[in-house]
Amino acid sequence: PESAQPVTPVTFPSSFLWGTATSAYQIEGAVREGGRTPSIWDTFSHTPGKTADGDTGDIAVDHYHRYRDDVALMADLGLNAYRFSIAWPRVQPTGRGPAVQVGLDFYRRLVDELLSRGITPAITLYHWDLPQELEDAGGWPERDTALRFAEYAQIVGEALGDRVEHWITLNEPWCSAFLGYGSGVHAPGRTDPLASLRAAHHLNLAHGLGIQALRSVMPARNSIAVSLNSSVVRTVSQDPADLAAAQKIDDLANGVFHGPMLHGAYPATLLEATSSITDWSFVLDDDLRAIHQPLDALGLNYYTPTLVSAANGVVKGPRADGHGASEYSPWPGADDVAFHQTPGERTLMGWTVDPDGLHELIMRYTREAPGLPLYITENGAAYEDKMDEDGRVHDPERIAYLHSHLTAVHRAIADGADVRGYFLWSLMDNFEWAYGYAKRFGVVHIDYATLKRTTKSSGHWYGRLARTGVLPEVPEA
Ligand code: PNW
Repeated sequence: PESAQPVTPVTFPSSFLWGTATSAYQIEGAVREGGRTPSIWDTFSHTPGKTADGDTGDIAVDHYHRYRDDVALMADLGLNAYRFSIAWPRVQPTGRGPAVQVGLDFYRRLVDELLSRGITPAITLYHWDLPQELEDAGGWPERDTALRFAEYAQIVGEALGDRVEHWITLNEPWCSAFLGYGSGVHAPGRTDPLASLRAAHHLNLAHGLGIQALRSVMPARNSIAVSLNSSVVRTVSQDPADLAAAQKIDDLANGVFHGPMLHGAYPATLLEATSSITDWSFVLDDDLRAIHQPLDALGLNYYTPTLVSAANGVVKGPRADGHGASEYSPWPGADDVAFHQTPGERTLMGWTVDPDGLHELIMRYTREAPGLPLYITENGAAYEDKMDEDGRVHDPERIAYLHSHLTAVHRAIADGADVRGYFLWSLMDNFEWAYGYAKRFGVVHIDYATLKRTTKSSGHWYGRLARTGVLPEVPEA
């Protein structure tokens, strides 16, 4: 339009990391190759009724065989970073003992391919694929699993610490603990509030012991972080009962992890709210010191905020909290909290599009962890993407989502936040856990009949941003 006003371009720092994120079980396939044994997600997805359409990660998008093509795709787009996870059962099939070289070699080849293309790798050690044998021995509710994780971390650190600078211990331990052992919508599908709290603690311990193990074998220049799903919790009113409900959910979503990790203690309000379930005697004397390790950065995953109020009475059955339909709550001790749908436009997951929540989240951690560099380690959206007759995939809704959220990131940087990078979830469509392949988060489309990759218009848009550091306009739909 001729009347367009010149606007100041939204420009990001030149050192900014522009990446995408994936996880092993969601993309690799090849679940029986190289000595890999089942993880809890293999078992869970092969259990009838646990995933949409009975989808499994058996083949996923066959990244294990196509990793070279996938790295080439990223390079063609001009991305300079990539966050991926290591499948523990490829490295230690039973969760214990010596490493399988074939497993480590796959990741070494992937890393070398990335480096040769000028793409900075960021490794997540645990993105939910616990070796089934460790679950059979009790899983995350048991202390031993944390010790096993530290051993695994040391093996991977030793193998790749010379060429990978960015490390993330755990991805969204909230999902592992509370969806895995509380509501049961994620593997291993257990529904026991006490087990979920024990799992949360042993995930914290795994994080702390894992950091110590990594530091003992890696060059000091490497950066170690954790990716938390750090909910933005809002209330329907400022009523004291609603504020108390929000405090409870904030403790159970955030404080249960960042309390011990960042401040060396569980929030007193959390211990009180869960006192009818446990006295937390599984927290041993030195645990909090072990968990409270210095971090080099913090990873924030953000999709949508959480809106709560006090319930007048006990809430039973599935809650409208966007965490999947289960009769069992992922919020131990919070049966008196009601969840509400945030108003506004929603993605295919039913998650409200709320970019202000991302700004709020970044500013919160800027205050709460002063001086700690932040990375957005996941952000993105699922939409109903369709391929045109001419073989192109046009996804203007995803571009609008990315544009608004990156504007929020930029605003946070302008407000003093030290955000160093952004990893879009996800590089390609993939296995969306209990939702199977029906929910597409990729900026690259997958044709599941042929596994052919086609970059969506959002991928081209994001690549332009990565190459220029300037936020492109949202194209006319
Ligand atoms: C994250 N919830 O998962 C994961 O880190 C990714 O592996 C996943 O594909 C992505 O977000 C999109 O869902 C979540 O119920 C799973 O609130 C469930 C929830 C949040 C994040």
